[in-house]
Amino acid sequence: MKLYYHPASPFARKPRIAAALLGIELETQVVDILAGAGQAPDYLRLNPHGKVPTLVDGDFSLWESNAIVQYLGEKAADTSLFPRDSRSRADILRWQFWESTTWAPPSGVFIYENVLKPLLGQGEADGEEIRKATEKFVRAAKVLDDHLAQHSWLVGDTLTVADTSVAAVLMYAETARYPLDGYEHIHAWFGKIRQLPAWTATEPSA
Ligand SMILES: N[C@@H](CCC(=O)N[C@@H](CS)C(=O)NCC(=O)O)C(=O)O
Repeated sequence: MKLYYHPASPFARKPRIAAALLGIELETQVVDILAGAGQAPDYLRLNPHGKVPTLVDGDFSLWESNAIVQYLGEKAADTSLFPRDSRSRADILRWQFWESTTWAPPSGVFIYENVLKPLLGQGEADGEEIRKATEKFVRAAKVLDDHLAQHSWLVGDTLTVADTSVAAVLMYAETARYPLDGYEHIHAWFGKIRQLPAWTATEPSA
């Protein structure tokens, strides 16, 4: 299986962390999205959005990071990271959908306004965009923090791919200045994820 990714992409990091944890070896290829390589006709045939990640397994091309994580989970022998019972499976899906719809979007605003804009010379962060993203982000962070106040991990009592999917976008928590002060349970949980060899091996600088 081959994963097309960019080392700085939190979405592409999700399947990379999952593969490392699940013991799945992936062939990888960097798509330089910042240089427009996502729009190359050959790549658009694999992923019509021109985004990363994309997984190719034989004649099957799969985009959407959490769908790729699910596919890798199905392939793996390890059932603790991707339990097979229907409640755990639905619970993992719940957190992955929540990540895509509720957690990543405001995080993406902080990444764009506070990291990408300065990097690309696109001017100052837009205060109104930051204000709207902060409102959404703190509502979501409270839900996550309240859950982690009662549970060590998102699903069941061990690490699963739900944790790594939700944590991926936190790779920019400091540099993009997410409003995370006071969410002590998120900090404690993320502290454990950051220590995983699968996390450190997938750092952009690794
Ligand atoms: N919902 C998609 C989002 C993928 C996405 O937005 N990837 C970004 C990098 S983090 C990208 O490739 N952007 C390039 C572009 O928009 O041209 C997923 O989870 O896979």
